[in-house]
Amino acid sequence: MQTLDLSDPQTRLIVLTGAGTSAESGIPTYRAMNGLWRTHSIQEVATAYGFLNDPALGWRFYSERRVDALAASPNAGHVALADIEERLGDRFLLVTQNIDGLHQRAGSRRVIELHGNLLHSRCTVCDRPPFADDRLYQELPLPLCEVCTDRAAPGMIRPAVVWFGEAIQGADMARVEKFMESAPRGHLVFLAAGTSGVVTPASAFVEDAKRLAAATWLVNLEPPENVGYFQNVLLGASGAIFPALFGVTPG
Ligand code: BV8
Repeated sequence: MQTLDLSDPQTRLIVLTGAGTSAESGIPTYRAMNGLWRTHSIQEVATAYGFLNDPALGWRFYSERRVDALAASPNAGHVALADIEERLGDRFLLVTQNIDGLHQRAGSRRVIELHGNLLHSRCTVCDRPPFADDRLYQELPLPLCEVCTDRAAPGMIRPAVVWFGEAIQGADMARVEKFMESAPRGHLVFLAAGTSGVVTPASAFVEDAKRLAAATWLVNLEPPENVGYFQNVLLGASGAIFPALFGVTPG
């Protein structure tokens, strides 16, 4: 089993994770998701238009996923990422497309949640910051904002996730770019894991990494759409591969 050589103190590691890294925790991936995701198109449940068109459906879908996320535990892959972060410190950055919060529950701190967090909500109208919210909204009435009460109608509360057609936080994109560009040339390792490489802008990060002469690695059950960008492809489960790859003993 291969191990990443991260011994050079100048080498920086950036890891991009997708739904596959939570699969061993029992959370269905988008491609495997049954339930609402299977029977409703992305446009119906994961876009602002879809949500405002049928917020009850939207909240049933996201409440179902909150139940999954709360019932799940971090797997060996999440733990290995927290361990390597401990060892590398500011030479490490984790960017996740996942919204389940499992990386943080495994101990990861240097995490960018590119697509938000399922266990947070925010107002569709006022600019109150996103707030922790693990409540389930499977019945009417749907949640309304208690802060923007000075309006004729308070804003509806929505999951604090980034939907298709919504922009990623500029600060998050800038942080990814800054981390990659700050690595001395030839000392950047880019690793993607558990992602089908379909959704932009996350799926394009490997192209930026290649432009910066990074060593590119992929850990995935099967070759994703953008497999051609990766120099080193390890096919298999992230929970099984990560501990040896990062040289950490499985917990
Ligand atoms: C943006 C949060 C611009 C919500 C998510 C046409 C029309 C409209 C838009 C577009 C379009 N074409 C392109 C776009 C852009 C769009 C996009 O990429 N669409 C895709 C569908 C083509 N992107 C956006 O809209 C983004 N925003 O571009 O903004 C903009 C600029 C200015 C102003 C306004 C707008 C926003 C994208 C974020 C969407 N939100 N999530 C929610 O989750 O409900 S995306 C969601 O789907 C996930 O977060 C994730 O990113 C994606 C699913 O992908 P994966 O994580 O890769 O999961 P998947 O199941 O697909 O694959 C799992 C993989 O793991 C598989 O390969 C499997 O083999 C592997 N695996 C399984 N088990 C394991 C494993 N591997 C290892 N170990 C295992 N055990």
